[in-house]
Amino acid sequence: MVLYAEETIHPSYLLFLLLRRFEKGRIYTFIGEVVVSVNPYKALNIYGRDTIEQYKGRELYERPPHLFAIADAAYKAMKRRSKDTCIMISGESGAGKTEASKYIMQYIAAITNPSQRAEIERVKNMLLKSNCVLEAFGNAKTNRNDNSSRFGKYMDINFDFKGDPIGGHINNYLLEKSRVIVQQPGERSFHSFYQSSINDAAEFKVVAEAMKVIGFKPEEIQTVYKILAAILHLGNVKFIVDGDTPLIENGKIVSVLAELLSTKTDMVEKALLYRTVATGRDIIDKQHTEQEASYGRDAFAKAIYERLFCWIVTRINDIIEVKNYDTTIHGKNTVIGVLDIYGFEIFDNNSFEQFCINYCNEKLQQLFIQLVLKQEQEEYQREGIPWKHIDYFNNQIIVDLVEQQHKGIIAILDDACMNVGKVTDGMFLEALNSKLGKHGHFSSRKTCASDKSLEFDRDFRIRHYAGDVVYSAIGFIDKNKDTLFQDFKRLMYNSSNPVLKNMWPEGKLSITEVTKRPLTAATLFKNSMIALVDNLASKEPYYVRCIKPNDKKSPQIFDDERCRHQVEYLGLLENVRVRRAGFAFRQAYEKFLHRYKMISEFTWPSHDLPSDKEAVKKLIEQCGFQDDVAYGKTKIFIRTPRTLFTLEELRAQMLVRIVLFLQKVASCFI
Ligand code: AD9
Ligand code: MG
Repeated sequence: MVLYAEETIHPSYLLFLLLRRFEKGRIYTFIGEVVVSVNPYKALNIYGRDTIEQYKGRELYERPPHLFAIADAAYKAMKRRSKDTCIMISGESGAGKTEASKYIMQYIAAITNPSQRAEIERVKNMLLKSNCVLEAFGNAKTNRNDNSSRFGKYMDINFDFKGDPIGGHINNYLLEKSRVIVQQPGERSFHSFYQSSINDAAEFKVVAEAMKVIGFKPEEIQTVYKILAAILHLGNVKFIVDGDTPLIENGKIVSVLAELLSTKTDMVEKALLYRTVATGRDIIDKQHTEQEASYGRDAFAKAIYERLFCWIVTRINDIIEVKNYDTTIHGKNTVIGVLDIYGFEIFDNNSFEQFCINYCNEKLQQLFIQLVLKQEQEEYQREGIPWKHIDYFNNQIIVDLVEQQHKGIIAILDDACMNVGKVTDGMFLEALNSKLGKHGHFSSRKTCASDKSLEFDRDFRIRHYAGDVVYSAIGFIDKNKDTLFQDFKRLMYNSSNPVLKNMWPEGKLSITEVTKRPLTAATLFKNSMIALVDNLASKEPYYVRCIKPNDKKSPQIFDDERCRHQVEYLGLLENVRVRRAGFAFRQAYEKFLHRYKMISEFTWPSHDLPSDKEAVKKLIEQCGFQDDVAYGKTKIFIRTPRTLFTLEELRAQMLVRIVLFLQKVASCFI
């Protein structure tokens, strides 16, 4: 289904269309070149070999809307025009982003390497298998999604000049490591912690096999499982207070930990109970309070898991990176990027992680606006096509609220974290109030006493493009500072297990050498988001917008209100309006003639008109399409895909006639 009807679009009409299509199992719809996908919550027989064949090499609108159509379009642009492209998949938690990214990768794997070269097969297999390992360590069951990605992922697939995949690279973003310590009721920690228990045993085998195939060495796989076990044991470490001195309640655990981490029992105990501090020239061991010891233990557990995850990504990258490709011999190596990142989240309790995740979605929405809504309208202006501007909500104001230097929430949070002395979350909120109290997208109890949604003193609210979210400031300071006592880093660096030791290079530094204050978690995240957006903006974008039809994971329910909300905040209506008032297809006159000149005797085999533009006009008028096109300065714009299809048909007919004619001519000379 392509939305290009002539009457004005109303949200209810778009919803009605999506509902009807959802009921018939037609979960994909095109808005221009954007694919809208509604999660079917049931297995559909639409991803098999025969479907792949139907989309392979076809033009975007030739076949019914499908992920494969967009994957093919991105692939063709990459192959034909040597363009780096990217497919951005967005939508809220559970909307189907990760599934979509997997189908896209499967499609690309299926249509490439027709000559079955063994090396290419190996690369494809690894790219597909890496998904399974990353999901085991980076996904978890949440109340929104049984297989929720708790990290952001951007994967580049590199192609050689023939268009076959030769390698890839994965960037991962902010893993929700706090999940190792606490989960909301009904949720679980990362899958990896359960894949040795009975119910997840089958998956354990799959992941272990995948790690082997990708090329993890046996001692590396062993270490991975030792680390997981160590984290579980750390969770059982309890401190008791004897007078002022905290002790470890169950000493036996410490020796188990030491064994798993290939270090010494007394060193583990010391790292859990003391921290080394430099005071002037002296270096002393300062004993933790019970609270500090518990904080240290949890920070340690989270940090080991995060290190493990990043190490897994790095290992996968080592293995899948492009090797032995000489651009001077083989030409440019091009890229298709696939972005599958956490969707917008509104939970009952929203904390620092949701703040980062939602900021990420603001950044991506801004990019969508830039590329799809703004750029489209600017192109019409540039080409001198009469155009009535279409309004849309520009969320730049919210992006600024979060990331602006010196004034944004992240800057204010960092300032609070830099202060010497005890800074509380309450003080951070005070700073927000005084600096942002008048901002239209920020409020708190202090600035908006009448707002009943702000239940607690420490709550503040951001009016996001996708809806209002109330965050609790509690924990922001700790999570942003992300302090891990140096002692743990040194403990790990001194492990006799080389795999483990390699994960902690900075443990090499002694206490007097550690001087630099590390960047805060929010600033690191902000920097990675800015780099991500720059990278995406440099590529030709393709979009998949995923919609979650209900909160019950049911294939039967299409919850009108929930869907309406998503349609609104995904900017789909503006998208339809821009597309509809605009043109589905555009091409430079010269290229257009190159493809369609055989249709008209005025242009075949060449023309003597004053310009290519005039020649195109003549051709279009002869076909009777003049009401469906507009002529820009350098390009022709065609409003409806139907016109394009007809042109394609006419071209195909003419080509057959030309071939027959040439054969006839040739036969006269035999
Ligand atoms: V999150 O932001 O990582 O929490 P996603 O990635 O958007 O979220 P995911 O792709 O994991 O959601 O989809 C959630 C579930 O919906 C899957 O586990 C499937 O059970 C179901 N799903 C999603 N897409 C499809 C599909 N095309 N066909 C069948 C699907 N089921
Ligand atoms: Mg996901």
